[in-house]
Amino acid sequence: MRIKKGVNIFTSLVTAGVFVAIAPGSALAANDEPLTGGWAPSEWGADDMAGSVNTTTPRMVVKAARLVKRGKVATLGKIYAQDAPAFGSRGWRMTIPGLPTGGPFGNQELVYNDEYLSTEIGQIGTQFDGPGHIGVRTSKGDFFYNGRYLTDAGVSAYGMGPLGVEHVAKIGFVCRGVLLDAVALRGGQLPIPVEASPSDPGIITAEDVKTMIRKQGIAPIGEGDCVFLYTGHGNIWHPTNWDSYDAAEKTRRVAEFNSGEPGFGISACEYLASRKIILWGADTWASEAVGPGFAGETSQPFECHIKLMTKRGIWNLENMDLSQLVADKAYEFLFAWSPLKIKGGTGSPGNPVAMY
Ligand code: UVW
Repeated sequence: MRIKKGVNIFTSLVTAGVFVAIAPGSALAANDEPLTGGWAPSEWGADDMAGSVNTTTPRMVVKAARLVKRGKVATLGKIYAQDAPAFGSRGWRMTIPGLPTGGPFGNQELVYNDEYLSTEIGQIGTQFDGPGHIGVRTSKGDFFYNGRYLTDAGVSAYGMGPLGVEHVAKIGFVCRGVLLDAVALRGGQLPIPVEASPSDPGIITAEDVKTMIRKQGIAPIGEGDCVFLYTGHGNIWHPTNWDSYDAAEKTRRVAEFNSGEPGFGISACEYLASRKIILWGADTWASEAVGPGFAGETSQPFECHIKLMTKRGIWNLENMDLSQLVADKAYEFLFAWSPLKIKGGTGSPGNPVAMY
Protein backbone atom coordinates (compact mmCIF):
# COMPACT_ATOMS: atom_id res chain seq x y z
CA MET A 1 0.00 0.00 0.00
CA ARG A 2 1.22 3.52 -0.82
CA ILE A 3 0.52 6.53 1.37
CA LYS A 4 -1.31 9.04 -0.83
CA LYS A 5 0.25 12.49 -0.79
CA GLY A 6 -1.84 14.74 1.42
CA VAL A 7 -3.46 11.90 3.34
CA ASN A 8 -3.09 11.92 7.13
CA ILE A 9 -0.94 8.92 7.94
CA PHE A 10 -2.96 7.98 11.02
CA THR A 11 -6.13 7.69 8.89
CA SER A 12 -4.15 5.56 6.47
CA LEU A 13 -2.83 3.31 9.24
CA VAL A 14 -6.34 2.61 10.47
CA THR A 15 -7.62 2.04 6.92
CA ALA A 16 -4.76 -0.34 6.26
CA GLY A 17 -5.54 -2.32 9.39
CA VAL A 18 -2.27 -1.51 11.13
CA PHE A 19 -4.23 -0.26 14.14
CA VAL A 20 -7.12 -2.70 14.69
CA ALA A 21 -9.74 -2.64 17.42
CA ILE A 22 -9.85 -6.11 18.99
CA ALA A 23 -13.16 -7.30 20.40
CA PRO A 24 -12.99 -8.54 24.03
CA GLY A 25 -12.38 -12.29 24.13
CA SER A 26 -11.11 -12.54 20.55
CA ALA A 27 -7.67 -13.98 19.80
CA LEU A 28 -4.93 -11.32 19.84
CA ALA A 29 -2.19 -11.17 17.26
CA ALA A 30 1.12 -11.23 19.13
CA ASN A 31 4.81 -10.61 18.52
CA ASP A 32 6.89 -12.52 21.09
CA GLU A 33 10.29 -11.22 19.93
CA PRO A 34 10.69 -9.18 23.15
CA LEU A 35 10.22 -12.38 25.19
CA THR A 36 12.39 -14.71 23.14
CA GLY A 37 15.00 -12.08 22.25
CA GLY A 38 16.02 -11.21 25.81
CA TRP A 39 14.83 -7.57 25.76
CA ALA A 40 14.51 -7.59 29.56
CA PRO A 41 16.10 -7.03 31.96
CA SER A 42 17.86 -4.10 30.33
CA GLU A 43 21.61 -3.53 30.70
CA TRP A 44 20.86 -1.23 33.65
CA GLY A 45 19.09 -3.93 35.66
CA ALA A 46 15.56 -5.16 36.22
CA ASP A 47 14.57 -2.17 38.36
CA ASP A 48 15.73 0.51 35.90
CA MET A 49 13.15 3.03 34.73
CA ALA A 50 15.40 5.53 32.90
CA GLY A 51 17.27 3.65 30.14
CA SER A 52 20.05 5.29 28.13
CA VAL A 53 20.52 8.36 30.38
CA ASN A 54 22.25 6.03 32.86
CA THR A 55 25.22 5.92 30.46
CA THR A 56 26.41 9.49 31.02
CA THR A 57 29.46 9.94 33.26
CA PRO A 58 30.96 13.18 34.67
CA ARG A 59 33.90 12.64 32.31
CA MET A 60 31.54 12.60 29.29
CA VAL A 61 29.90 15.84 30.45
CA VAL A 62 33.27 17.60 30.83
CA LYS A 63 34.37 16.35 27.38
CA ALA A 64 31.11 17.54 25.77
CA ALA A 65 31.46 20.97 27.43
CA ARG A 66 34.80 21.42 25.60
CA LEU A 67 32.82 21.59 22.33
CA VAL A 68 31.66 25.11 23.23
CA LYS A 69 34.11 27.22 21.22
CA ARG A 70 32.23 29.98 19.40
CA GLY A 71 29.97 30.91 22.30
CA LYS A 72 26.84 30.38 20.18
CA VAL A 73 23.52 29.00 21.40
CA ALA A 74 20.76 27.43 19.29
CA THR A 75 17.33 26.52 20.62
CA LEU A 76 16.04 23.43 18.86
CA GLY A 77 12.32 23.45 19.70
CA LYS A 78 9.53 24.47 17.31
CA ILE A 79 6.58 26.73 18.09
CA TYR A 80 3.58 25.03 19.77
CA ALA A 81 0.42 26.27 18.03
CA GLN A 82 -3.05 25.07 17.15
CA ASP A 83 -2.38 25.15 13.40
CA ALA A 84 0.89 23.19 13.58
CA PRO A 85 0.98 19.62 12.21
CA ALA A 86 0.25 16.77 14.65
CA PHE A 87 0.14 12.98 14.34
CA GLY A 88 -3.33 11.43 14.00
CA SER A 89 -5.99 13.26 15.99
CA ARG A 90 -3.60 14.91 18.41
CA GLY A 91 -4.11 18.63 18.83
CA TRP A 92 -3.06 21.75 20.71
CA ARG A 93 -5.76 24.01 22.13
CA MET A 94 -4.78 26.89 24.39
CA THR A 95 -7.02 29.58 25.81
CA ILE A 96 -6.37 32.49 28.19
CA PRO A 97 -9.48 32.44 30.40
CA GLY A 98 -10.86 35.79 31.45
CA LEU A 99 -8.32 38.01 29.70
CA PRO A 100 -7.27 39.08 32.22
CA THR A 101 -7.61 35.80 34.11
CA GLY A 102 -7.56 37.63 37.44
CA GLY A 103 -7.27 40.97 39.23
CA PRO A 104 -7.10 43.83 39.55
CA PHE A 105 -5.44 43.59 42.97
CA GLY A 106 -4.37 46.41 45.28
CA ASN A 107 -3.62 50.03 44.62
CA GLN A 108 -1.23 49.01 41.83
CA GLU A 109 -4.24 47.45 40.00
CA LEU A 110 -2.28 44.26 39.21
CA VAL A 111 -3.89 41.97 36.61
CA TYR A 112 -2.62 38.55 35.55
CA ASN A 113 -3.13 35.95 32.81
CA ASP A 114 -2.90 32.13 32.91
CA GLU A 115 -3.27 29.72 30.03
CA TYR A 116 -5.52 26.68 29.96
CA LEU A 117 -4.14 23.95 27.71
CA SER A 118 -5.77 20.85 26.28
CA THR A 119 -3.30 18.62 24.44
CA GLU A 120 -1.48 15.28 24.38
CA ILE A 121 1.21 17.02 26.41
CA GLY A 122 3.99 14.49 25.85
CA GLN A 123 3.26 13.76 22.19
CA ILE A 124 2.80 17.08 20.44
CA GLY A 125 5.15 19.30 18.43
CA THR A 126 8.79 19.07 19.54
CA GLN A 127 8.42 15.98 21.68
CA PHE A 128 10.44 13.46 23.67
CA ASP A 129 9.33 9.83 23.51
CA GLY A 130 9.79 8.22 26.92
CA PRO A 131 9.50 4.66 28.28
CA GLY A 132 5.70 4.60 28.34
CA HIS A 133 5.17 5.62 24.72
CA ILE A 134 6.00 2.63 22.51
CA GLY A 135 5.38 -1.04 23.28
CA VAL A 136 4.83 -4.37 21.57
CA ARG A 137 1.81 -6.62 21.88
CA THR A 138 3.12 -10.04 23.02
CA SER A 139 1.28 -13.18 24.10
CA LYS A 140 1.92 -12.05 27.72
CA GLY A 141 0.47 -8.57 27.19
CA ASP A 142 1.66 -5.18 25.96
CA PHE A 143 5.43 -5.20 26.60
CA PHE A 144 7.30 -1.93 27.29
CA TYR A 145 10.88 -0.96 28.18
CA ASN A 146 12.56 -3.35 30.63
CA GLY A 147 9.78 -5.90 30.53
CA ARG A 148 7.04 -3.78 32.03
CA TYR A 149 3.42 -4.32 31.02
CA LEU A 150 0.36 -2.12 30.90
CA THR A 151 -1.18 -4.51 33.45
CA ASP A 152 1.63 -3.86 35.99
CA ALA A 153 0.92 -2.31 39.39
CA GLY A 154 0.96 1.47 39.19
CA VAL A 155 0.10 1.68 35.49
CA SER A 156 -3.36 3.10 34.91
CA ALA A 157 -5.35 5.50 32.77
CA TYR A 158 -4.08 8.21 35.14
CA GLY A 159 -0.40 7.59 34.53
CA MET A 160 2.26 5.15 33.39
CA GLY A 161 3.68 4.46 36.88
CA PRO A 162 7.18 2.93 36.55
CA LEU A 163 7.10 3.77 32.83
CA GLY A 164 6.55 7.50 33.50
CA VAL A 165 8.79 10.05 31.83
CA GLU A 166 9.75 11.61 35.18
CA HIS A 167 12.16 8.74 35.81
CA VAL A 168 14.21 9.83 32.77
CA ALA A 169 13.75 13.52 33.65
CA LYS A 170 15.38 13.03 37.06
CA ILE A 171 18.67 12.43 35.21
CA GLY A 172 18.30 14.37 31.92
CA PHE A 173 20.57 14.57 28.89
CA VAL A 174 23.89 16.42 28.74
CA CYS A 175 25.96 15.01 25.91
CA ARG A 176 27.99 15.54 22.78
CA GLY A 177 25.35 16.46 20.20
CA VAL A 178 26.00 15.30 16.63
CA LEU A 179 24.21 16.79 13.62
CA LEU A 180 23.98 14.57 10.53
CA ASP A 181 23.24 16.78 7.51
CA ALA A 182 21.47 14.44 5.09
CA VAL A 183 20.43 17.37 2.86
CA ALA A 184 24.12 18.07 2.18
CA LEU A 185 24.69 14.33 1.64
CA ARG A 186 21.85 13.93 -0.90
CA GLY A 187 22.13 17.42 -2.43
CA GLY A 188 18.62 18.58 -1.40
CA GLN A 189 15.60 17.89 0.81
CA LEU A 190 15.12 14.17 1.20
CA PRO A 191 11.97 12.70 -0.40
CA ILE A 192 9.40 10.56 1.40
CA PRO A 193 10.52 6.97 0.68
CA VAL A 194 8.71 5.10 -2.09
CA GLU A 195 10.11 1.63 -1.35
CA ALA A 196 11.34 -0.30 1.68
CA SER A 197 14.90 -0.54 0.42
CA PRO A 198 18.30 0.72 1.58
CA SER A 199 18.72 2.26 -1.89
CA ASP A 200 15.70 4.56 -1.51
CA PRO A 201 17.01 8.16 -1.27
CA GLY A 202 14.57 8.93 1.58
CA ILE A 203 16.10 6.25 3.80
CA ILE A 204 19.30 6.92 5.74
CA THR A 205 21.27 3.71 6.19
CA ALA A 206 24.19 2.81 8.47
CA GLU A 207 26.56 3.46 5.56
CA ASP A 208 25.00 6.91 5.03
CA VAL A 209 25.61 7.74 8.70
CA LYS A 210 29.27 6.74 8.44
CA THR A 211 29.64 8.73 5.18
CA MET A 212 28.15 11.88 6.75
CA ILE A 213 30.48 11.63 9.75
CA ARG A 214 33.46 11.28 7.42
CA LYS A 215 32.39 14.11 5.06
CA GLN A 216 31.55 16.44 7.95
CA GLY A 217 35.01 15.80 9.42
CA ILE A 218 33.97 14.94 12.97
CA ALA A 219 34.92 12.13 15.34
CA PRO A 220 33.00 8.86 15.00
CA ILE A 221 29.74 8.50 16.90
CA GLY A 222 30.52 7.18 20.36
CA GLU A 223 29.15 6.19 23.75
CA GLY A 224 26.91 8.79 25.33
CA ASP A 225 26.33 10.83 22.14
CA CYS A 226 22.99 12.38 21.12
CA VAL A 227 22.54 12.11 17.34
CA PHE A 228 20.19 14.23 15.22
CA LEU A 229 19.30 13.92 11.53
CA TYR A 230 18.49 16.88 9.28
CA THR A 231 16.33 15.78 6.32
CA GLY A 232 14.81 19.11 5.24
CA HIS A 233 11.30 17.57 5.56
CA GLY A 234 10.83 19.64 8.71
CA ASN A 235 10.86 22.81 6.58
CA ILE A 236 7.42 21.89 5.21
CA TRP A 237 6.31 22.89 8.74
CA HIS A 238 8.71 25.81 8.45
CA PRO A 239 10.32 26.79 11.76
CA THR A 240 10.37 30.54 10.99
CA ASN A 241 8.09 31.22 7.97
CA TRP A 242 5.01 29.31 9.20
CA ASP A 243 2.96 32.32 10.23
CA SER A 244 3.48 34.01 6.84
CA TYR A 245 1.44 31.26 5.10
CA ASP A 246 -2.33 31.63 4.59
CA ALA A 247 -4.78 29.01 5.89
CA ALA A 248 -4.94 27.07 2.60
CA GLU A 249 -1.14 26.89 2.36
CA LYS A 250 -0.91 25.71 5.98
CA THR A 251 -3.52 23.00 5.31
CA ARG A 252 -1.61 21.82 2.24
CA ARG A 253 1.65 21.76 4.16
CA VAL A 254 0.20 19.93 7.17
CA ALA A 255 -1.12 17.20 4.83
CA GLU A 256 2.22 16.90 3.02
CA PHE A 257 4.22 16.90 6.26
CA ASN A 258 2.04 14.13 7.75
CA SER A 259 1.87 11.94 4.63
CA GLY A 260 5.17 10.16 5.33
CA GLU A 261 8.74 11.19 5.97
CA PRO A 262 12.38 10.54 5.15
CA GLY A 263 14.58 9.43 8.04
CA PHE A 264 16.71 6.79 9.67
CA GLY A 265 16.31 3.22 8.40
CA ILE A 266 16.75 0.27 10.73
CA SER A 267 20.37 -0.36 9.66
CA ALA A 268 21.24 3.18 10.80
CA CYS A 269 19.35 2.70 14.08
CA GLU A 270 21.11 -0.61 14.77
CA TYR A 271 24.44 1.10 14.04
CA LEU A 272 23.62 3.99 16.42
CA ALA A 273 22.68 1.44 19.10
CA SER A 274 25.96 -0.42 18.57
CA ARG A 275 27.79 2.89 19.18
CA LYS A 276 25.87 3.24 22.48
CA ILE A 277 24.24 6.61 21.80
CA ILE A 278 21.74 7.84 24.40
CA LEU A 279 19.34 9.92 22.26
CA TRP A 280 18.31 10.10 18.60
CA GLY A 281 16.17 12.67 16.87
CA ALA A 282 15.37 14.56 13.68
CA ASP A 283 13.47 17.42 12.06
CA THR A 284 10.54 15.07 11.39
CA TRP A 285 7.58 13.72 13.37
CA ALA A 286 8.97 10.20 13.91
CA SER A 287 12.73 10.63 13.33
CA GLU A 288 12.70 7.46 11.23
CA ALA A 289 11.73 6.79 7.61
CA VAL A 290 8.00 6.27 7.02
CA GLY A 291 7.13 5.29 3.45
CA PRO A 292 4.64 3.06 1.61
CA GLY A 293 2.75 0.68 3.89
CA PHE A 294 4.30 2.75 6.71
CA ALA A 295 7.51 0.83 6.14
CA GLY A 296 11.01 2.13 6.68
CA GLU A 297 14.06 0.29 5.39
CA THR A 298 12.07 -2.96 5.89
CA SER A 299 8.33 -3.48 5.72
CA GLN A 300 7.90 -3.00 9.50
CA PRO A 301 6.26 0.28 10.62
CA PHE A 302 8.19 2.32 13.19
CA GLU A 303 10.92 -0.33 13.51
CA CYS A 304 13.49 2.10 14.97
CA HIS A 305 10.94 3.17 17.60
CA ILE A 306 10.65 -0.43 18.78
CA LYS A 307 14.27 -1.53 18.43
CA LEU A 308 15.80 1.54 20.02
CA MET A 309 13.21 2.51 22.65
CA THR A 310 11.20 -0.57 23.70
CA LYS A 311 14.13 -2.95 23.29
CA ARG A 312 17.06 -0.80 24.43
CA GLY A 313 15.76 2.30 26.22
CA ILE A 314 17.43 4.72 23.78
CA TRP A 315 14.97 7.60 23.63
CA ASN A 316 13.87 9.86 20.76
CA LEU A 317 13.31 13.61 20.18
CA GLU A 318 10.96 14.50 17.31
CA ASN A 319 10.16 17.66 15.34
CA MET A 320 13.42 19.44 16.12
CA ASP A 321 14.41 22.73 14.51
CA LEU A 322 17.95 22.02 13.32
CA SER A 323 18.16 24.95 10.89
CA GLN A 324 20.58 27.17 12.85
CA LEU A 325 22.98 24.28 13.40
CA VAL A 326 22.88 23.50 9.66
CA ALA A 327 23.45 27.16 8.70
CA ASP A 328 26.41 27.36 11.11
CA LYS A 329 27.75 23.94 10.06
CA ALA A 330 27.77 23.12 13.79
CA TYR A 331 28.17 19.38 13.44
CA GLU A 332 29.13 18.69 17.06
CA PHE A 333 28.11 20.67 20.11
CA LEU A 334 27.24 20.54 23.76
CA PHE A 335 23.61 19.45 23.98
CA ALA A 336 21.37 19.85 27.02
CA TRP A 337 17.80 18.72 27.44
CA SER A 338 15.55 17.19 30.02
CA PRO A 339 11.94 16.13 29.67
CA LEU A 340 9.47 17.78 32.05
CA LYS A 341 8.85 15.80 35.24
CA ILE A 342 5.30 14.85 34.26
CA LYS A 343 4.38 12.07 36.69
CA GLY A 344 3.27 9.08 34.63
CA GLY A 345 3.63 10.91 31.30
CA THR A 346 4.54 9.10 28.07
CA GLY A 347 6.78 11.91 26.88
CA SER A 348 7.41 15.63 27.11
CA PRO A 349 7.36 18.85 25.11
CA GLY A 350 10.28 21.24 25.43
CA ASN A 351 13.02 23.32 23.90
CA PRO A 352 16.42 21.58 23.72
CA VAL A 353 19.55 23.71 23.62
CA ALA A 354 22.80 23.34 21.65
CA MET A 355 25.95 25.29 22.59
CA TYR A 356 29.01 25.47 20.33
C1 UVW B 1 3.68 7.32 17.23
O1 UVW B 1 3.19 7.71 18.27
C2 UVW B 1 3.24 6.07 16.57
O2 UVW B 1 4.63 8.00 16.64
P1 UVW B 1 5.49 9.24 17.20
O3 UVW B 1 6.38 8.71 18.27
O4 UVW B 1 6.21 9.61 15.98
O5 UVW B 1 4.59 10.33 17.71
